[in-house]
Amino acid sequence: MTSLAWRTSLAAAAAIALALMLYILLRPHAVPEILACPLQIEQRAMHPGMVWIPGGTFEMGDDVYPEEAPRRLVAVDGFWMDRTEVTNADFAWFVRETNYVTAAERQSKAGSAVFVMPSGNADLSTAASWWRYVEGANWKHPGGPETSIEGRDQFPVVALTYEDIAAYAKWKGRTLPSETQWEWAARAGAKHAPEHEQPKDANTWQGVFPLINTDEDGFAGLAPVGCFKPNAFGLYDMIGNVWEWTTDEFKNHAPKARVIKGGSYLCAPNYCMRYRAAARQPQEEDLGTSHVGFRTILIAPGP
Ligand SMILES: [Ca+2]
Ligand SMILES: [Ca+2]
Repeated sequence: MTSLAWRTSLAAAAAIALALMLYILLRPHAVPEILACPLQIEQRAMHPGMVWIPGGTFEMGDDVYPEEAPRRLVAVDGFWMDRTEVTNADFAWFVRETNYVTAAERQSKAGSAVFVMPSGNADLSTAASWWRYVEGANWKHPGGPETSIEGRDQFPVVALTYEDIAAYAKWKGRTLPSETQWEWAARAGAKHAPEHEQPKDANTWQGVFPLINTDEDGFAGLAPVGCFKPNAFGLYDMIGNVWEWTTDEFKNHAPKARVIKGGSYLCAPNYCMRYRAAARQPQEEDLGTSHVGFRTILIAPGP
């Protein structure tokens, strides 16, 4: 090989090495997705995973949306409540032990409602532009058959009907919270409705719903449970992440619906200021969706 040929191949090798080095240094760093947040469960507690919610009297309701009114004074007895939303791991344990089959898994064409971010030219006057009924969407495949909860043990379980969550609560020897119990627990001792601003310590939607999600809180979609600061009672994610079922029927609603509380990761100031304890919404009993979860309570003596 001539010296010119040597020099040419050396230069080529150096160019390739330089390009490789630049690629390694400058390639965009993928931000790893957060799959779990550190949560210390006190195993010696009277009811592990639950906190005691003391009884009290508070002014329930608010006036941001008509369905929250009127403000009225109510009294609540103490009870135990799950510190977090029920997770995929919790629900998987129940299914393993009981072989329970959820409503969305019972028929071949069954499914759940799934949030899908619309394109810019979608009709934004109707929620049908961002909700799809997806066949095969269920708690194990919350976004549809091609999605999975693998590695997502600590995410809140979704796509369940009221019947499904009642079965889980019964198996645990517990019940579900009433709206009053839930709102009192979310207030965490505040006698009146606190400020109406979008909370900083909760998984909600920053940006213009449903088109722009700036995910300043670190999560564009669902978050694992317990990633945000707990409230004064020690409860995580009462506000935001997933809405939570309560036992109260949402009156004058067809088909039959229950009250859900707390708002979800889809609540934004321009569309749904329901990231508040007093906020409420109807949820059809027999429809699972990708933004509604739950937690249980236990009526038992306090600590
Ligand atoms: Ca968020
Ligand atoms: Ca929640």
